[in-house]
Parts: sequence; C-alpha cells; structure tokens
Amino acid sequence: MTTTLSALQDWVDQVAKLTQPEDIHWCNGSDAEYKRLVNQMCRSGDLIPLNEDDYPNCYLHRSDPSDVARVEHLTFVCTEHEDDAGPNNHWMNPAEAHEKVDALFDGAMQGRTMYVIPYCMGPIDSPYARSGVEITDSPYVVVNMKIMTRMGAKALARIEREGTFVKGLHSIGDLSPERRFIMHFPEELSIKSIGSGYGGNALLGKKCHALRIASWQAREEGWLAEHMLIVGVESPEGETHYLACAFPSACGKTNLAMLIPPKSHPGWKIWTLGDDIAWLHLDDEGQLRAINPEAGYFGVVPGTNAQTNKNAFDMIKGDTIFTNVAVTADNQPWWEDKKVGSPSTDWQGHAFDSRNGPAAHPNSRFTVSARKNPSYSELAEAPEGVPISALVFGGRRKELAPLVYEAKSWRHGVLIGASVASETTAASSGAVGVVRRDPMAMKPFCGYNFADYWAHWLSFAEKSDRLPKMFHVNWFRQDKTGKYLWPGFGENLRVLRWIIDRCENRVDGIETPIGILPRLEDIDVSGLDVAPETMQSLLSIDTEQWQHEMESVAEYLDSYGDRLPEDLRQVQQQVAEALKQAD
Ligand code: OXD
Ligand code: MN
Repeated sequence: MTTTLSALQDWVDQVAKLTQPEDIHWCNGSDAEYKRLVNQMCRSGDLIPLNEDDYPNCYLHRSDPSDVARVEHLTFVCTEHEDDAGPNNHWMNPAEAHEKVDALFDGAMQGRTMYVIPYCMGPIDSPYARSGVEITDSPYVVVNMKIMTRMGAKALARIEREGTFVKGLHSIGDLSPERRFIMHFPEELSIKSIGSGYGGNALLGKKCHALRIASWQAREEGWLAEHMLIVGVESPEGETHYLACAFPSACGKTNLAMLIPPKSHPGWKIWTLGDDIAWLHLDDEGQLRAINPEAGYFGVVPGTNAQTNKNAFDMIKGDTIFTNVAVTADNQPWWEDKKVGSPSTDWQGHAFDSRNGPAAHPNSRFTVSARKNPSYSELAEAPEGVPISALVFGGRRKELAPLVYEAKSWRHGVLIGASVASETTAASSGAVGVVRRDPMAMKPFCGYNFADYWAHWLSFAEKSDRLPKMFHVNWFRQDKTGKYLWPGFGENLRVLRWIIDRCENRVDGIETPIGILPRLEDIDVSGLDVAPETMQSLLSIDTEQWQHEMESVAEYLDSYGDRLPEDLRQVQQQVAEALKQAD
C-alpha cells in the first residue's frame, strides 16, 4: 500500500529522509496485520501474553517507568503569535519548535520500521469526522491506534478523496524525559511527538488530534471539540436522552458512560456512545449533535471492579491491551481494587512488595474496542451523531459544589464550565490532589487561548435558539472525616434523571445565586442509605464559601486580560452580586 495523494507521499518521503528507518510499512488496518504485530511484539518482549483461559487475546505492555502519564510541562502549542496559544498553554515559536524536534527526529528511526497509519476520527462516512495520518516507529502505537480509531485502507481512501489530513509524526526516540516533547502546530494541522511511548503522548489521534488540533479546527469551522463522554439514558417508557459530560481526567467519565442502573431502577438502560471525547455540531435545525471521534477506550484500570463498573470489568476480559498493570502468579492482570486475586509481579516487572507502592501504576490503562462494551450503542456509528439534551460539567471537589445545579442561561453555563475546578490525579505527571481550575475539563487539551475558546462557546447563543441546557455535578463531596456523602457510580442515574426532568420541564427548581438547584423531593433517593440531612447539605450552598469561590473565579478570568469576553466577566459579576444580596 502507498498513496495516490502526492501531499501525503511527499510528507512520508520527507519524514523517511529525516528519520532514516530501516523500512516503511503502510498500515491497512486488517486483523491479520494486528495479529502479526502482536506476535512480533510478543517475541521482542514489548507485549506479554496474559492468561489465555481467563483473558483471551489480552496482553500486557510495560512502558518505561519515566513514561507513565501525560506530560503537560513538555506539551507545547506552537502558534505564530504567543497570545493565540494563551496562558493556558506552554508556547514555543513554530520555527524554533520544528528546529528543536527535527534535530531529535534526525536518524531517530534507524534500525526500526516506520509505520504509516491513516486514520479517521469519527464514523468513516460522517461529515463531522476528520482524518489524520500518524507516522510512528512504535508497533505498540499501531495496535492501539487500530483499537482506538478507524484505521487503515478506508481511512486512506477518505483522505485521498478529501486531500486534507492532520499530520502526526511520532517516535519513541530514546525515551529520555530530557528529549521528550509533544508539539502541536494548529496553524499547520500538524503534531510532532518524540520521546514517549505512553498513551496520549503517542497515540496522536486522541488528545493531540481529537482535542488540541480539533479544538482549533472546530473554532475555525464553527463546532466544538470537547473532553466529554456521551451517554444515552433510556427510561422504562422508552424515552432516550443523550447527555455530553465534561469531567477532568480520572474523575469517572468511563464509569458514568457505562453506568449500570441500580436494582432500584428496573427498566432503565444506559447506552454508551463515548467515554472521553465528543465533537459537537449544530445541525440545520439548530440541534446540537455529538459524535465520538474514537472507536475504543483507553481507560484507567485501578478501581475497576464488578461493583464500580461491571461493564468495563467484563469488557476487559478479552481482546484488551493492558499498560502498566500488575500480574498474578497465574498470569492474570491485577490492579488495586480489583477485589479478586492478588499481585505477584508489579507494574515494573519486579516481585510485588507493598513497600514499593501500588502493584499496578495508578494511571495504568486498558485499551479495548468500544464494541466490546455491553452497553455499546450502535448509534456510535451514526454519521449524523446523536442529539444532545444536556451538557454537564463536573469536577472532583471535596466541598463547595452541590451534587447538581443547572445554569440559568447558555452564557451562565459557559461561566460554570469556565469555572470548573478539580483535584489533580495520576493521569498527568505532577502532584496529585491539588485543586486547580480546569475549564470545561480542557485545561490540558485546549489548543488555543481559553479567552478565545470561551468567546467561541458564547457565540453559539447567536447560532441557535434550541441549545441544550447546562448543568454542573459533583459526585465527590466529603464530610469532615473524608467520607464521601454521595454513593456515586450507578446511583448517579438518580441525578441524571433530575437533569432529564428539567430538560423536559417536568419539575421546578429552586433559583439560587449560583444556579437552579433541585427541590429535595425531586431527587429520588428511595432505597438509598443517604440521610435527609446529608441530601440537604448536598443540595444547598454556603454563601460565604461561594463568595470566595467567585472572587477566585474573577481572579482566574482576569488572568486572561483583555481577550476575556466581556459577557463572561458580566455574568461572573452578576453571580457575585446575587451572592452579596443573599448574604
Ligand atoms: C485521558 C486523560 O487519558 O484525560 O483520557 O488523561
Ligand atoms: Mn480524558
């Protein structure tokens, strides 16, 4: 396989000249190709086959111990003008960035095969989908891209038809953190990543293309590329609503997307459309529609068990690539909170000793096809996507944010999204548990200045008069002893039901300065072991704490200077004023 598209052939030739691979392989995306690469990696030790009886077609990959998470401090957005990247990104001048990484790519693939991976983000025949080509020297990347994207011959045919594609160049280099860079050139629709073989740093279709580059493309073309799961909620009467929900990394997006309705909710069904990324477009009627650009899940493993996420637990029992989990004596994958088995070898391949820390890396992952999920929705393949009833923001916050509240308007919703804050997790390198602002859960992923991004969000109010309602949820409130106040997981359906009832105008809410809160009686807590006073505190606001929050939001927004949309400042001031009146 090669290509008839000269822009693609020329680029491949140029890259080969620079990186000097031993040979070049154009990926056709077939199962035979997948199997061949898996076998090759098993021989080289890059993959370790797991227990074939209990985990058929499952493999373990151990990444370099210094290469286990996203690296925000090594991730750059390289635009001509620094202000276009904004204070939310690390910036480098494009010419300087190219020079810096090209020096590292020089000869980087010597002795290795260079793989050319044409891929499509989104259903292959969707007008909302976009294509890319990743060049990599990592067979681990190829097999992961096969699971995570529509990869191979069909994608290449689409690229040749359209003539445009995002160019992603990746090499594992020498895996040294000193020579690791994840560079984005949104003006050129290109990505250069070197020195990492881990997840989002290396599978360029995911965070690099489908969020950082796509968010830029989306602004130019009038749509939104968001860090959101997409879930369908079907009532026993057969009414289905689709929600798109933005939570920061490792805040339970995969669990919510695959939620299992609790026993108290017979007849309710959950349909998973996506667990990480949503591309949102207005259709001709002004209805917001979502596609999931991905075809698989790259999910956090620890914590997955039959109680927290049975669908995921079952789904990863076959045809799954595990990265950085532990293994048991009989070669089954193992992770903290799996609830069955015990580790004998840790994620680094050493005999397990609890004094060395957890057995599985806290950011260990599974890669699996979305079709393996018992709650998979066939509509994930629908070219026109699904209509979105509500957009939901959330973060991991011990205090302050109520269980759920609704925005009073689209622009108020944009403020709520812009104010999202969450405790950091192991998905990114750096300190864990520190509260930081993570607007729309896009802090690590927005490919341009947040001030311009919020202006883009606000502009939707002029484009449609039937935009979805917006909400904020917080599953993570704790009492003074650190105990979670809300049971979470499957019980979150009770909160989704209130959201849907509000979308259908079936229930009233209580106007407060920060938004519309549920009346106590409208969240069904029957059969739940949650005391009425706990519900009361989950559904009320502390005016003084919120005044401080609004001061901190104002300060944060101010850090975007003159580019900050006036509308956003105004709506923040309105909330602050309403809190003052209520005091
Ligand atoms: C992810 C992340 O891997 O958000 O999905 O970090
Ligand atoms: Mn994510």
